[in-house]
Amino acid sequence: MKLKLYYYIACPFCRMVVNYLKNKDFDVEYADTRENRELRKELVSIGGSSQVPCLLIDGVPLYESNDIIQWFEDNMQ
Ligand SMILES: N[C@@H](CCC(=O)N[C@@H](CS)C(=O)NCC(=O)O)C(=O)O
Repeated sequence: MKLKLYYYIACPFCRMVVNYLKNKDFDVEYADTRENRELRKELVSIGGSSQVPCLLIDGVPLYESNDIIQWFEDNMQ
């Protein structure tokens, strides 16, 4: 399964997800949409919105920090 997290660290909702992932050994690619404007464009073209955090699960976008953490709890334990 391919996981990619669009985020930027100034975003408190993103920090919540990043902190949650800190001590987990999940294979997640991090995509900073502030550092790299191409990644922001990519997120908008895939998900329809630049809102972060957004977790791409095998190409399918999941927005909302609480839903992202819940998805990890349900699928990665
Ligand atoms: N309810 C959302 C809120 C996410 C949110 O407000 N993210 C802000 C950054 S803190 C955002 O993406 N703003 C639009 C943008 O930066 O393009 C969540 O919990 O994930």
